[in-house]
Amino acid sequence: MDLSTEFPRLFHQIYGHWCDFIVRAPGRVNLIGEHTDYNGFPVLPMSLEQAIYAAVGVRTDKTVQVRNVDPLYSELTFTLECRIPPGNPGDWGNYVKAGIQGVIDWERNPKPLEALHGFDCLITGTIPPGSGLSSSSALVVASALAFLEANEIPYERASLAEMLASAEHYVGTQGGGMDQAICLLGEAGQALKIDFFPLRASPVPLPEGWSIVICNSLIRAEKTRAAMRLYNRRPIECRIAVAMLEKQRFGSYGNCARLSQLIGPECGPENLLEQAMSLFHEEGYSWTEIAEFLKEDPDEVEGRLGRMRDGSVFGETEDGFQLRKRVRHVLTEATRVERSFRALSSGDVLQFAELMNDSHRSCRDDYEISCPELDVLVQVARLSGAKGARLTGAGFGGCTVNLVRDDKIDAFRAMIWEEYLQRYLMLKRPELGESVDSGDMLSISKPARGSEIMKAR
Ligand code: NG1
Repeated sequence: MDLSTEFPRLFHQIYGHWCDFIVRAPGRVNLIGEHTDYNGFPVLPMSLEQAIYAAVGVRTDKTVQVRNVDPLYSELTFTLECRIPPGNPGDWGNYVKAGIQGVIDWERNPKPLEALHGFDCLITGTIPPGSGLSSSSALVVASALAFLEANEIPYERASLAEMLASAEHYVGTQGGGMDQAICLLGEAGQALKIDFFPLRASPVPLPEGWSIVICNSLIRAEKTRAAMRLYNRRPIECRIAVAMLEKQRFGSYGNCARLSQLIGPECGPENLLEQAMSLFHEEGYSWTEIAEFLKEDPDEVEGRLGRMRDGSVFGETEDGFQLRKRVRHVLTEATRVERSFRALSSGDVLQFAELMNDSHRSCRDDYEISCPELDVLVQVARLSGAKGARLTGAGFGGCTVNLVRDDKIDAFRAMIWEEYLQRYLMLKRPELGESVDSGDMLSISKPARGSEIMKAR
């Protein structure tokens, strides 16, 4: 869709007036550092050329109307109020509401509810949904920026990103701050190492002569109710691990919310890993065993450590909480991010590629967020010329990220098409591969700049 003519015209056709501005919010690919953000450790993503666009026309009342160019997404109308009620879990409108609710609750927003205006909005985009490229956080950022701009509220990007990371919990996930941060702070031509609490971004160049190639497994990784449970289990396992490590070290727990807070001058990442490996056994933990260790009542412990944003408690898992493996992934992944930053800064491509490969193994075996299709895609990619290949994003489907030499890309593309799509996926899940073209399977993007407000006409 042409953004300067066709998109505003469609907005006019739907709403009967012209839009005032267009918001662009990019997707992202995470190069390394998976599930480290909510543990307080760094990530290393880059923002993509693929983005979400929101055409926005300011209203004088408190109504927000949102339509999507894609008719698969239902129409959304709601009123600005203190507590905007969410729709069903997985409903796309919840991401729009999350951004707006975040601004309403934000201590840096100087305007009371009575002074705020709603807006009419039309959404389109080029980020494939459910592919681990963060289309959902781009939507949260786009709706927050639309609302801020419509109400002329000033903001500073880093604190907005920090606020939106917790605002997104409105949709039911317990994620970290990577996606909102890269979407707002992304820099053209550079990846960013992002540290959290407080948020800091350090740009790093990508190697000359190499491309970041994104391959789509075509397995949708959407945050439906079941997928949300799979995702949320990980932050809860980390929360339990923090409590037990803290209890063992200090005799009580409750002062640390994240693994990174257990690191300090007395205890480096290696010491913490050592402590965790001697404390946690291989088998899964039940709430009863966790409570016995913490010397507390199981219901109380479950209420405290397993409580979700909506007030419900997480409950037991079939195989028990996997504390040993999860901590091992997070701590080794955090080290891999730091080493990747150094490797990229000094142009050591092969070292970076090796760290990507190690990261995939750790995501697969210790964090258990891969799936057979992602594993096959990674394997095929390595045999097809990628020096580094790994799953990217939350996992359970979605995309892989690959480091491929520029002169090997055509052969790489052909091999992925033949070996992954034709010889593997079409035999296993033919319905997924039927109307796919090579552009759906594979994309190459240079690091793009972060979100912006563009003039409508
Ligand atoms: P995606 O891939 O967008 O679902 C999620 C989290 C990130 C991070 C990654 C895993 C949200 C909004 N995003 O990303 O914070 O934890 O998983 O590295 O929850």
